[in-house]
Formats: sequence, C-alpha cells, structure tokens
Amino acid sequence: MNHTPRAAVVQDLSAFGRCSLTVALPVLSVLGVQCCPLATALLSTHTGLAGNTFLDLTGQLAPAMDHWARLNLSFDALYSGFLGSEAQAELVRRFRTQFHPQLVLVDPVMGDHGKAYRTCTPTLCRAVMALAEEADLITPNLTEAALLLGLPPEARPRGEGELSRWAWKLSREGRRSVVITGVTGGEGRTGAYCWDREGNRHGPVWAERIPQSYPGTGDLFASVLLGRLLEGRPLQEAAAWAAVFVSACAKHTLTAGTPPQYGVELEAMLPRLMTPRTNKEDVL
Ligand code: PXL
Repeated sequence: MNHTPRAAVVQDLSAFGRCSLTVALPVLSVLGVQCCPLATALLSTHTGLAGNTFLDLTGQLAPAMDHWARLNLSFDALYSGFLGSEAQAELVRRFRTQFHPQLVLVDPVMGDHGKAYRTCTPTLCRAVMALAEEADLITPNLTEAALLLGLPPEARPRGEGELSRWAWKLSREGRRSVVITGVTGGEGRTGAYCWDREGNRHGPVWAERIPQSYPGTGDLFASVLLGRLLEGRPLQEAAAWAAVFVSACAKHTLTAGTPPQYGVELEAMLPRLMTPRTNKEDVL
C-alpha cells in the first residue's frame, strides 16, 4: 500500500496574511501530503503588516522532535522557510541528522527586490546560507541567489546564459537541485530557472506575469513544488506547476481587488491542484 507522504515543515504560523504555514498546510494537504508543522513562532500577521504580535516558539522545537523520535516517526521530506534565528537554523540541521528525510528542501528566505529583509541580520543570513549548503533542493529568488553566491543583493544575471551559470554554481556542480524563482522573461512572462541534479537537466519554466507582487508567493511556490515532487514528478514539471499556480492565484487576487498585503486568494484556487487533474495548463 502506498503511504501518505509526510513532510515536516519548519516555519512560522502567521495567522493572517497567507504565508508560511497558512500556505504550506492547505497546499500540501490538497496535494496528498501530510504536513507536520514545527512552528517556529506565532504571529498575528506576517511582518509586512505593521504592529504584528510575535511569540517565539524556538524552545518547543527540540522537545517536539524528541517526541516524534520516541514515536519512531519517519518523514519523507523536511521543508524549511522563513526562520527567525540562528538557533532555528541549527534545529533544522538537527532534524536532518535525527530523521534522515529523503528530500530536504531549504527555501533560503533572506530578502527580495534586491534587498535583504530587515529581520535577516548578517548572522541569520550566514546561518541560512550554511543550511542551504546541506539541502537537496533550494528555491532562492534572484535576490537570495545573489546573496548565496556572495554577490550584492541587487546583482542580476545578464541573460539566460548567466542565469544558467548562477544555477550551476548554486547546484555546487550538480550535487543538489536548484530552482531560482522570480525570473522575468520576455512577452509578459515570469518564471523560474531549474537545475535538476538528476541527469543535470536544466532550463526555465514560464507562466503569465501578473503586475502586482504579493507576500507569501515564495512559500506558495515552494509548497506546490514539494507536493508535486513527492508525487514523483521531475523537477522541471513540478516547478512548471508551481509557476503556473502562483500566477493563477495572483491573477485571481488582482481581479478580486484584495489588498496585496493580505496575500493571494488561494482558497478558491486549491481545487485546481487536486488530482486526477494532471495537466498544468488546466490551472489557468
Ligand atoms: O513569506 C515569507 C514570510 C514568512 N513569515 C513571516 C514573514 C514573511 C515575509 O515577510 O513576515 C513572518
């Protein structure tokens, strides 16, 4: 009997604003993956809405992992995203050595639009980078890709040739897989550049560009990607699904006129991810 794939997700629970766990939980569930949160913090909203509350839960992580170990639980995947401290990054590493998941996805959340997030101090950035070194798959946006390569955060690759070299370097010569998100293409397209360590296949995937950015879309992308990978799909196919779904959610949200800080209106779109729908073009 096929078991339900199980993923441990190390992220904050921001109650309002559709990012991190409030995105990973519904998306992974709809994709048939059991999402087991290791909640790093509890916030009233993400940090993009002024005045958010914040309860640090770092102290809960090691006891939760130890409890899971006593229950002999195993995990197919470990997925980490936005982290609040070096100690949390260290606990993600500990999870890896304790549970040996087959797939470790590190979304190295550090910045966007050419700048590091104000929450990502140089020490935290270094810890996230060290974590990314040990991952099987990383999903940086262009700003994070530049930081991981030791370049200024505003550095951008000139053309697809350089983008491909960035991906190759980030893959550590093909030792791990990479999906660089937020890549702009011609003709109103946005997408991601993939380096698949399986067979060193690489290339871009595209979707319609929506002229509005929303918080949490990196989390949405990584969650769809992980769900599709755990279905056994190859990296580029999984990334194409993620790109098209994020674009469809953004389009729907723009049409609805929702304030961008509220995140993308994914609830109405989730059924489109459900199997047996297998053709990503059906999402649009
Ligand atoms: O989506 C990234 C993210 C996750 N969690 C919190 C955030 C952000 C981005 O701003 O503030 C708390």
